[in-house]
Amino acid sequence: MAGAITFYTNPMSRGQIARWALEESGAAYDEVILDYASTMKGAEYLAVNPMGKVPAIVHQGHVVTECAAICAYLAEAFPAAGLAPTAEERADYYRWLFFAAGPVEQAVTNKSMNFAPTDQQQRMAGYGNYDLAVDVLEKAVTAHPFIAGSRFTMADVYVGSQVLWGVQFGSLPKREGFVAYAERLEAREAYKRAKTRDNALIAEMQPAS
Ligand SMILES: N[C@@H](CCC(=O)N[C@@H](CS)C(=O)NCC(=O)O)C(=O)O
Repeated sequence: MAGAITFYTNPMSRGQIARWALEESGAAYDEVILDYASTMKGAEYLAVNPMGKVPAIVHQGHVVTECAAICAYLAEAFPAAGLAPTAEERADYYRWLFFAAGPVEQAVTNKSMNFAPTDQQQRMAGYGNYDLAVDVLEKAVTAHPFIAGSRFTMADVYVGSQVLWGVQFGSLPKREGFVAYAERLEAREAYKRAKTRDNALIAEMQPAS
């Protein structure tokens, strides 16, 4: 079935977050696999995302980039999935979605690039310092079973991806709270479907031995 959404990705990228969100949303989508060195920087794709980065989705003529925005957009555009926040969940949903996309992302990236802000620079850096951002993230993911309360919402796709990725690749410490949250998320059928598809694509890309 032709998808309502065109999904631009590479399986070895943050596109895995967007695929999980797409699977959770129940939306039909067509995938376009881009190569880092060629098609991702070609004129055709730059017309979609001038950043030349993945993922991106196009839905009804509208482009959405930025994984966190893709998650929030899909939750609203496909309400039947029930993953947008209720009024009670809204504050935590947006607070932690933006916290993960801003401070956490910056803290983890800077650490992996061996950059640590000085005490003075920490006042300007939105995340303060790595340990502070990690401690606050841990409190957030252990306050309730899911980031916005007792049930899974689309914010868990984004916050959870940061945690799953961080724990797997060592950019976040393997604290009990992170590991338990990650395990709850890995049990999602949509997560498993998305992983299976990306892993199959990755396997296809490996040169035959
Ligand atoms: N802030 C963006 C980051 C996107 C991003 O950096 N994607 C990487 C892959 S994980 C990329 O496309 N890199 C290719 C390049 O910059 O040439 C998001 O959250 O979607």
